[in-house]
Amino acid sequence: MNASVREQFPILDQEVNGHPLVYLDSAATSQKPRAVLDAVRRYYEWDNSNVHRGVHTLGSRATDAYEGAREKVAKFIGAKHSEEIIFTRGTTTALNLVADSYGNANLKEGDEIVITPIEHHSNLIPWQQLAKRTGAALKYIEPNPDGTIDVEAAGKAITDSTKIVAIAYVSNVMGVIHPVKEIAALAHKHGAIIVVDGAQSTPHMKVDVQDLDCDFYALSGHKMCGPTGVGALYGKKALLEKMEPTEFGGEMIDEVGLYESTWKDLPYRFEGGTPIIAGAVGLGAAIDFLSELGMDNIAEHEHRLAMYAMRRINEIDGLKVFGPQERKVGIVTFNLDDVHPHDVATVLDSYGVAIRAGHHCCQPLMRWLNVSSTARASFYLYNNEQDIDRLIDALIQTKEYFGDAT
Ligand code: 7TS
Repeated sequence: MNASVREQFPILDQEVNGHPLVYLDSAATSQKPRAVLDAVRRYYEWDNSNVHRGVHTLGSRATDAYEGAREKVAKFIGAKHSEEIIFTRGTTTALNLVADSYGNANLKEGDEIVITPIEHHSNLIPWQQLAKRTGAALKYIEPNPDGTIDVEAAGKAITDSTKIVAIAYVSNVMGVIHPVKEIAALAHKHGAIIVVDGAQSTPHMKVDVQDLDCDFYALSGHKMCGPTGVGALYGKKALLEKMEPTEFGGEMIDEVGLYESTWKDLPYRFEGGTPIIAGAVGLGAAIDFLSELGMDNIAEHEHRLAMYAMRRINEIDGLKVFGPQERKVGIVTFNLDDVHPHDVATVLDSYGVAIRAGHHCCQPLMRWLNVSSTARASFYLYNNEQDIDRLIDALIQTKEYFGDAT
């Protein structure tokens, strides 16, 4: 990535606490390039209208923009049909939709749902709730000591009673890439479906849902240069066609009677109410932006940054990095001696370096790591080696500050 990529993100051109901003919190949300900001603005300035109803010109333009965005999402993740893409508020909503619709209809007592203790709460609680509602059992794949997940370990957890396997493609704490394609094959061998949480994979690497052969795949627009409030659920057509909606109202109906109603075809039956039109337009522009840069180039850039960051971080005494050194996207999670991660993040912020501290919505993982919280630096296409040097300098200052204070 050259410097001109970074220049397309106006927010990065500012000082924070007297220092040029170094934004290392993209796993929480990414920044937005001018192309996305302009697309949303242009939509509201020229095309804004409700979709799928009016016959007027603006209505048609808005509908074309919205449906065009759906096609872009489908192509970006390798879906066969654009009606396999349902716009949602984000990954959380997408995963809840699967648990509530597919899960309620297909699970019963004696069935099993298999997940990992590494999951973000969004890919854990919907399954916990589904297990409670249906009497199904929730089972966990045991991770390796370094936080990676092996197909062999998955093989121990997945049985003929397994109905759903749900796993993140990439962990949001350790940045580990999980062997989802192999786990999907295993799930299918046992007659289960696989749901993939793609919140941290879609922004950072090439994704092909047909090659993975996953049944459902969830993503969030705001982590991939798009606006907040928009994401998508991919589902195999044959599965979606059999599923009941979970939200009812306008836009999703075919015929409404006083006591009975029928639903529209895919994907509209899952998009009750006025949809996330401007959000989808912004997500479409984000996909254009990412596609132009090339997902393989983005992945390579981030991998290089992550390796550089690991090397530099390992130079600091007393700094413990969690997770493996390889098979990673640009996420590095660590703790510094006995300093609380919130204190680390606060001192770093005083140097203009934005990182995240806390449990990262992964409390079971924190328990598994035997910590209450961690500090996390996450990189994206606009970061460079100088950002990492600034992080390292600020960490050295933090260490000296707390070392002197104790
Ligand atoms: N799954 C993973 C793996 C995530 O990283 C996140 C958000 C979600 C699901 C939920 O996505 P949402 O867009 O619906 O909120 N992760 C983080 C994070 O790591 N820090 O802040 C949000």
